[in-house]
Amino acid sequence: MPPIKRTKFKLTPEQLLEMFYWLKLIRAFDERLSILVRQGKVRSGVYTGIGQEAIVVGTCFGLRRDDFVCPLHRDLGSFLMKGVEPRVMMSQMFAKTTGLSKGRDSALHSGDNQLGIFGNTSMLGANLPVAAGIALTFKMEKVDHVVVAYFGEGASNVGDFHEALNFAGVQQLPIIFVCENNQYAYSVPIEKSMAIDDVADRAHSYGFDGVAINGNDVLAVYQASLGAIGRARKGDGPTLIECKTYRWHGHSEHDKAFYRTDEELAMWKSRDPIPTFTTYLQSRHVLDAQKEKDVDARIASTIDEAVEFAMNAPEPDAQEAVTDLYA
Ligand SMILES: Cc1ncc(C[n+]2csc(CCOP(=O)(O)OP(=O)(O)O)c2C)c(N)n1
Repeated sequence: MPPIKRTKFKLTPEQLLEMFYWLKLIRAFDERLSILVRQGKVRSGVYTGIGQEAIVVGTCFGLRRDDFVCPLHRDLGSFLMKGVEPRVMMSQMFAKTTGLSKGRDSALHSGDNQLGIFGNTSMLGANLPVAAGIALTFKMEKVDHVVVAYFGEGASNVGDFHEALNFAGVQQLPIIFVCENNQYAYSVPIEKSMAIDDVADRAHSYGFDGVAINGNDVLAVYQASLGAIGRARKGDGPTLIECKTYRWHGHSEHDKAFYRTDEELAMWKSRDPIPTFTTYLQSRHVLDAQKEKDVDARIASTIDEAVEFAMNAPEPDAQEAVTDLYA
């Protein structure tokens, strides 16, 4: 199989600033959620993606509304980038009626078909055959929409992952498998669950390309995604993009992550995707101190408004617990 060619791209200063905005908004959203959990105000399981934001931003930036994402527990940012308003997303975390699932689920199992977001279940890897099914629908309908399906390196050891990749390869489906390799599956380090270094290599067994990239470099993720999305739209089949990254918090907010060292965390924090991109934008004269202050102020007021809205929103009525459910 010839290696995939490097994709050329050019982003305008406005687009680069938009990427910067998304990185910071998603970080701020997760950071506020973490505080709300500690304050006892949000009681659902919260799985932050702090440190991993470049993956969601780089993969979603080139998507259209009619494309689908299949997010996992750590991909709250993809909901926002696909068009869910921050106040609706915050309501979801508070399990209020104004959230996506109207208070019937407290975390990230909800979706929105109109915005192209498929609600995931708790079974890891189980979103991948479903994502392949959505991609099969697009192929059968002869439309050029694509699916972006997220999973952790832990989930890549589950049978569903292999079935989905095999089916996608055989059918040449318009799907991009995005592995968020954050080095741990709960407390299990990657070397205790896989005998190979790169999840990306698994794609080759199923007849398509897999690439391992720096998942903390938003432009690298965007570049790899743009190429994969373009090939998928043209009917050239799937791609697996493995994004090497690290989650700064524990598996969820109740996990103190004693299984890793302070030095390891500090090393990865030095690779924080946000300052790296900030420095890049400053060196290209796209960002100055005033613009950065404006972005920060906009984000702070968006998050404050979302929390205020969610906290004041009505609680669900117990009678509504089974409406909208299939029996
Ligand atoms: C099939 C299955 N096995 C086990 C679990 C329990 N579990 C929930 S999250 C998690 C770790 C997931 O690790 P990974 O797939 O790498 O994603 P990450 O949380 O690191 O983003 C486990 C084992 C589950 N939800 N589903």
